[in-house]
Formats: sequence, C-alpha cells, structure tokens
Amino acid sequence: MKIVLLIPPWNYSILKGNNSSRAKNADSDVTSLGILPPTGILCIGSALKAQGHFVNVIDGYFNGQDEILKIIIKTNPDVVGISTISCLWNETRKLCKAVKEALPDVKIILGGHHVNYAKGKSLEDIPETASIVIGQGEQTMIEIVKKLENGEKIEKIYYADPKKIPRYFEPDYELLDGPVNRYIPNIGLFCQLPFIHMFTTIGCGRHCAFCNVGKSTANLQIRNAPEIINEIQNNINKYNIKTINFYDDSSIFETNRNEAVKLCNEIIKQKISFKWSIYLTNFQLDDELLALMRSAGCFRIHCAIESGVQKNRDYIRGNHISLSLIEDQIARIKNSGIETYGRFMFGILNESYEEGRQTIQYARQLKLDYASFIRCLLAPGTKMFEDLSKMGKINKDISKWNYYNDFYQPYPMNNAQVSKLIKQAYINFYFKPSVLYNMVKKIHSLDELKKIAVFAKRFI
Ligand code: B12
Ligand code: SF4
Repeated sequence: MKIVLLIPPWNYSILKGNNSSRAKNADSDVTSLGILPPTGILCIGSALKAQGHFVNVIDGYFNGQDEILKIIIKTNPDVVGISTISCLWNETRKLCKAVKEALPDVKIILGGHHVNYAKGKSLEDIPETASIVIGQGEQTMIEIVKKLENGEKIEKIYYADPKKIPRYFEPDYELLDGPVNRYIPNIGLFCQLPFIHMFTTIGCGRHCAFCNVGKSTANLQIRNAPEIINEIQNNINKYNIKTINFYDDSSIFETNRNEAVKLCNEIIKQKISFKWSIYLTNFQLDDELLALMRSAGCFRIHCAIESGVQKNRDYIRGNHISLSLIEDQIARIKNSGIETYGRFMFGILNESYEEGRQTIQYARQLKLDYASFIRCLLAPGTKMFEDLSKMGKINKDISKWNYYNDFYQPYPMNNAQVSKLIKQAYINFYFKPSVLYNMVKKIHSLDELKKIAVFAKRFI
C-alpha cells in the first residue's frame, strides 16, 4: 500500500496563531533554534517499509499546506497518517479537510500527543478521520494497513497495548521528503555538524506538571546497548554524523546504569568516533560514570533545572530534587571535564516575577557553561492545565489554541512579564566577560560559531 506520514505545517508564526508564509530553511525563523527530524513517524515509516509498503514522510516545517497537498495528490496514497500535537490541532483540522476534499477515498489516521490526550473527542473535532491510534503507533499501523489491504473494516479507536513492549524500528531518514542535513539542531545540542538526535529509552514514565507524555505512553522501556550502538553506527556510516544528542528525559544514564556502562565501554572498545550529549533530570550521576562518559565522547550535559526556586521546581517536575543536589551534580559534571548546559523556564503556575528574577540569579551563580530560558509551555490533560482550568485561566476554544499566547495566561505573571524575564535572563547570563570568554574558548567548530552568531543577533 502507499502511505504518507506527516507533521502538519508549523513554524514560528503558526505557533503564534497566525497564518504565515513558509520558513525557507531551518535558520530563517526563531523556532529554527532547533529543527529536528520527526522521529515518531520515521519509526512508524520504518515499520511499514519493513512490511513492503511504500512510505513517504513529509515534514510540515519545510512544507506549507499547499505544498503538502500537492505531494499527497501526486503520491495518491491509500493512507495518510498524521502526527498531532495540541498547539497545531487547528492546522491538523484544516489539512484533514483539504486532503479529504482532494482524495475522498483516502483513509486518514491520526496519532501522537494530542489524540493520546483528547481520545474520542478528536474524532468529533475532525470527522474526516478514519481512525485514531492512542499510544505507540508502529505495531497498530501495521495492523490497520493490513486490514485495509484485506478489505476489512477498521476500528475508529485503537489503543496500542501499553503492556506490550513494541519492537523498536530505527527511524529511517531515507523516507523524508528532503535531505537529513537540512535539519539544524538547537544551539547547545551540537559541537560539529552533521548532527542527529537519538533515544536510549522509549516512553517516559514520569508525570511532570506541564507535559502529558508520561500519562499516555507505556512505562519507560530501556533500549539495550548493542541496539543503540547499531543505530549510532548506521547514522555515522550513512550520514557521516559527528555529534549525537540522546534526547530522552529518562535516558539509560539515569535509569539503567548497567546498560549505560555497557554503551560507553562499547563506544570506547570499538573506537567509535563521535561527540555526544545527554539530558539530565534526576541529577544523580556518580563520578565514576561521569569519567567513563567523558572517555566515551560525552562533551556536554543538558540539565533540566527549570527553576531556581525550590517550590516551583517541585511543582513543575514533581520529582523533588533539591537545589543543593543540583548544585552538587553540576560541580561533579564540571570536575569530570564535561560541559554543563542549564535549561530553565518561566511562567510556572504560582511563580512570581520576583521568583523569576531569582531563577536568573541562580543560573548565574551555578557557573554553567551555557543556559537556555524558555516559556513554560502547557499541554492539555496535565496537572498545570487542570490547576489553571480551575482558576478560569484556560481558553477552552480549541480553534484558538496556539503555543505562545491565546491558549492560556500564566499566573500570577502575565505573558509580557514572562517575555521580559526571558530576554533579561539571556542578557544577564551571557553578557558577562567570563561567560563570553569561556564560550569563545570552547567553540568546537565553524558551524557552532555561526549558530551562536545567529542567536546573538536576537539580543543585539
Ligand atoms: C524531539 C522533539 C521535538 C523535535 C522533533 C519534533 C517531532 N515532530 O518529532 C523538535 C525540536 C523539532 C520539536 C519541536 C516542537 N515540539 Co517537540 N518534542 C520532542 C520530544 C522531546 C520527543 C519527541 C519524540 O521524538 N519522541 C520519540 C518518538 C519515537 O515518539 P513520539 O514522537 O511520541 O511518537 C510515537 C507515538 O506518539 C505515536 N505517534 C506519533 N505520531 C503518530 C502518528 C500516527 C499516524 C500514529 C498512528 C502514531 C503516532 O507513535 C510514535 C512511535 O511510537 C517531545 C517530548 C517527548 N518526550 O515526547 C516534545 C514534544 C512532542 N514537543 C512539543 C512541542 C510543543 C513542540 C513545539 C511546538 C515546540 C517549539 N516551540 O518549537 C515544536 C512543534 C514541532 C512539531 N510540529 O511536532 C510538546 C507537545 C505537547 C503536546 N502534548 O501537544 C512535547 C510533548 C514536549 C512537551 N513536554 O511539551 N520537538
Ligand atoms: S517532560 Fe516529564 S512527563 Fe514529559 S516527557 Fe519529559 S519526563 Fe516525561
């Protein structure tokens, strides 16, 4: 069968709730601080390709609705699978309508984060949908396509069995409608290009106050070291990858020390030459593991600190990691020779403007090598969503939802204060001679320098 899998159109302007012209490339708008390939639908694509189906993956970052429609009409697929997130639900709705008008026989299947949350309500919102898939999509998509091939009726709602560990299908970048090197990662993720991001675990298993992924995925599944090594080598051999970021929030480095040690030892033994970084949320890596990671090529650790005020950090991450533990961990990482990148957010429920300023001070005091400061983005079905909802702060009109503004108002800060804090934080953190000197000293490549220059222009 012929299958098109896609991410609906998105860019900075669309996320702000506007219709907009397309970004020309991954450096031409602000979201371009990190444009990465859509792993979820690439894994599903791999699974379907392994069954002998024809698969085309379209990324809505590089294609507007008209371009997507043209590709779909040209491909004339039997199935269109769309990955959904809440702030692009309206784009998804428009696209489904247009696809169905152009190709009335096509079966539209929706999956991903928004339908995981909204479940049956998504079918009411988008009546053009043939089925929705809740949970991990590989196995279920194989099942659905098989049924369609046999002329059998398909269900309206499929639940991927959370207890069944799905087979992991490596994302197949050959399925993309463009070259993999047009993706440009976030400023801190790479030291040299080409870059790719990977996952050492599947699912999540946590319940952060702003995110609904943990609620809808199966419990955390650990990938084994040989399988991860195989994917690393494939990426290096096929795309000459120089930097990899392990993008998972609960990577094996924090959740399965044995597998992490095996992975590092194997990288060293096989002399696999690449630089890599990880995300950290639990802050409990010991010195021995840090030294081994460093020997295996780990150059930077992204620390999800979120807030310098304990009550706000506890609320948002829910794992009660004390600020003193974070400080101790940062010192250990620095001692190991690995660079530190702190990640912070503003606009947490009940965070005051003054507390936001304390977070800026905290970021400076930690003497991190890099830091990023973002707006706390909210997903429906989460604790923060429910709490704001009870306070009447949520705009329930789904057609108005977007990433930046209309969807909800932070409390007690307003959006303007959040934006002001973000700007102040970058200026206060980076415009210090010692930080700038350190950054320049540590620049790993011309590509990294160029990315830093694009970023710095926003504040000059
Ligand atoms: C990597 C990542 C990115 C990358 C790549 C995006 C992408 N489309 O893959 C980049 C940096 C580009 C990015 C950008 C954005 N992201 Co993002 N991103 C993530 C992250 C950290 C991992 C996603 C991932 O690859 N997981 C691994 C794969 C294997 O799993 P998966 O994507 O969930 O897919 C599986 C299932 O969901 C399902 N499935 C998914 N799609 C489909 C489709 C069909 C048809 C079927 C049947 C099943 C199915 O099957 C898949 C395979 O098992 C998640 C957080 C998280 N832990 O999930 C946030 C997350 C998805 N991002 C989010 C957001 C908001 C954004 C941005 C708006 C942010 C911004 N300002 O730029 C943009 C929008 C991009 C977009 N259109 O998708 C939110 C979504 C919130 C929500 N619930 O709606 C999340 C959950 C983060 C959060 N905690 O809030 N993101
Ligand atoms: S933000 Fe929290 S709930 Fe969401 S994926 Fe990361 S660890 Fe899981």
